[in-house]
Amino acid sequence: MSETEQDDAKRRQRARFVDALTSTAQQPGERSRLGTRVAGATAVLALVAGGTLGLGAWRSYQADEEAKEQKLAAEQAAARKKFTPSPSRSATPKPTKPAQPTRRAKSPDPAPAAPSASPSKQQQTKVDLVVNGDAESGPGGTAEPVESVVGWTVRQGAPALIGYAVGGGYPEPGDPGPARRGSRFFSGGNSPRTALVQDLPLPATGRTGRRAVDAGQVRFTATGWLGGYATQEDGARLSVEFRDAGGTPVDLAVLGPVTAAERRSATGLFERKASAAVPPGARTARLLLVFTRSGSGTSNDGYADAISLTLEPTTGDRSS
Ligand SMILES: [Ca+2]
Repeated sequence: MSETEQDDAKRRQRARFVDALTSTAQQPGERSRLGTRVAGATAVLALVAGGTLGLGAWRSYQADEEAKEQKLAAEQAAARKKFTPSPSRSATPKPTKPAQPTRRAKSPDPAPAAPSASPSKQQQTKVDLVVNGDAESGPGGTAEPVESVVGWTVRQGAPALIGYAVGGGYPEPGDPGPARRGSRFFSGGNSPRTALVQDLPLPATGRTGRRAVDAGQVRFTATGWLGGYATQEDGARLSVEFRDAGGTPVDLAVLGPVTAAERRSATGLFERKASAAVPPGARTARLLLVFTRSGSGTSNDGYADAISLTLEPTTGDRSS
């Protein structure tokens, strides 16, 4: 097949998907249900990020998130008026949820209402450094490329932050991907090569701070959900490069790309993970997220979502 033929074939396939979608999916509730999940995921992310990020970027990110949450809440309220959802699913937002599992009931202490959801001890000590690793912030939502991405520098090409509800052959909520995927994922847009960069300072102090790093007592875990489209080899790759105070690379971890064979030709995203000790001397981490179009066509169908870089102290001692 020639380049344009292959491209046309892809687009035709997408068009069929879209036709099928638009003819069947006229349900007004679809959006709000997604919204509920997005709001939940956003709240959790905001909790995690709010507790860990001291970056200036966080303020605008947070403002963004708050505005989004308010909008979602309004949309949900409007949607609830419009149609009555099935009792099992979206009819129960937060107020009715406290029906906790039996473990809570057995607990002897009356627990003076903790201010936040209580994650495990391990989660509390984990620090996720990535800003907007979930593609949920800033412009996007369609297959159209965007000029800027919150938290990231567009180094090459133009990414699209595509909504899982867009359809047309792109990954959808039911396709392989992160359990808490929010509403959008990164893609390579229409460029043959699209690259996003994020430079992160490592914490100066604390249990994952410089002293601990230099003693070899901090472990990093880089995670990315990476994928592509059907049998095509368009792909996404995440690299994490640790640098010392002088900017010299001291270690590198690379995730992906996830090949069509590894995806078993399924359209979707699959988890890739790397974990090791943060190299002594490391002061910053550079994330590079690259989407590569293989061969022909217009659409760069490298996909990514749920990008994270967490640090954990490897000593059991909490007092340092
Ligand atoms: Ca997402």
